[in-house]
Amino acid sequence: NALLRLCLSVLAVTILVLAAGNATAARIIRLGIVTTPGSAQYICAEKFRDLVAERSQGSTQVKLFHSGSLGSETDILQQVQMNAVDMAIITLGPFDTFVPEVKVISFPFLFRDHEQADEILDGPLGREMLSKLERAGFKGLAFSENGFRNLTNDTRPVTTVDDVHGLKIRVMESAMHKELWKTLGANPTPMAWPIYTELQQGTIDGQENPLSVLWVYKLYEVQKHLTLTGHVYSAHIDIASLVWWKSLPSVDQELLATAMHDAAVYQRQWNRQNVVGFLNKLKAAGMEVVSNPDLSSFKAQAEELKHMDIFAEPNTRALLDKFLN
Ligand code: EAX
Repeated sequence: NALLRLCLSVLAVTILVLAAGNATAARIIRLGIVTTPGSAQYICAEKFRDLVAERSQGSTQVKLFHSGSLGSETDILQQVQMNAVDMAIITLGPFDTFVPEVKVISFPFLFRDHEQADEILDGPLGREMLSKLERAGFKGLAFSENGFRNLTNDTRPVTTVDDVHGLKIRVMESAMHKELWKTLGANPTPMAWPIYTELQQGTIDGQENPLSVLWVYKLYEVQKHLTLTGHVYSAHIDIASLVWWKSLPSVDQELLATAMHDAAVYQRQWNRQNVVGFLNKLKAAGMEVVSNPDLSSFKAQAEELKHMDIFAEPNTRALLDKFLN
């Protein structure tokens, strides 16, 4: 009858309007990084943003906050923890204040090469590490990378660990990185990124970072000497706020987790394909490169870290033993 038909068409229109409303009100995800466009973190963030837009057919949009607009990496971690920012891509260094076990991944000379880093971080040990983040309020999704870190300074060429003696080196805000450089004979100062001005003004003599960072941040302008130490594999951890993550429907979690994994794999490849190119650009820009330093002298000293207090906590110790074996 007419009344029923009227009711049905009102219902149909209502459903259409609601559906249209939903389609236009895209979910916005806020993702924070400390670095600038062109950086390793940005390459991953940008890929993630594009994959999410494509795979959600525009119903989810990722908005990138970068170049320090949310403060330091430590600040961003706090904001993710408090659910003021949804997601972030953070260099492993500043993480260990929040989750002590993760410093194991940054143990000096732990990974021989990129393939080994992938095998371990994409495998059960990596997953175990990501699950540790939940205690601190983070959902760990994937590992992307900054790359292997190398020492630069403006004082002298560094060929053996003895040459490090007394250099004022900026390190990330991480107790482990500070201990490492103390052990190697330097005078380390933890500072948040970026550090161009401090290098320029000579407050510090040197720093350590992957080649892409030296290029993107123009550190060749203020650092003469580069030594290919590759002492630490610098992973990024790609995270979400755990509270926010748990509030998402599982289909969305699945889409985001897969997109972040794919973005991380893409970004690692990008990083690796560009290593030689960055090295050549740094040389052309005037950096003097020690390509074959006496790494055994560095390794011998760095080994001491195993016996230090920073690895004494039982969970951290147990994980370190697993990673080293
Ligand atoms: O990605 O703080 C650091 O040294 C990091 O490597 C920096 O965020 C560049």
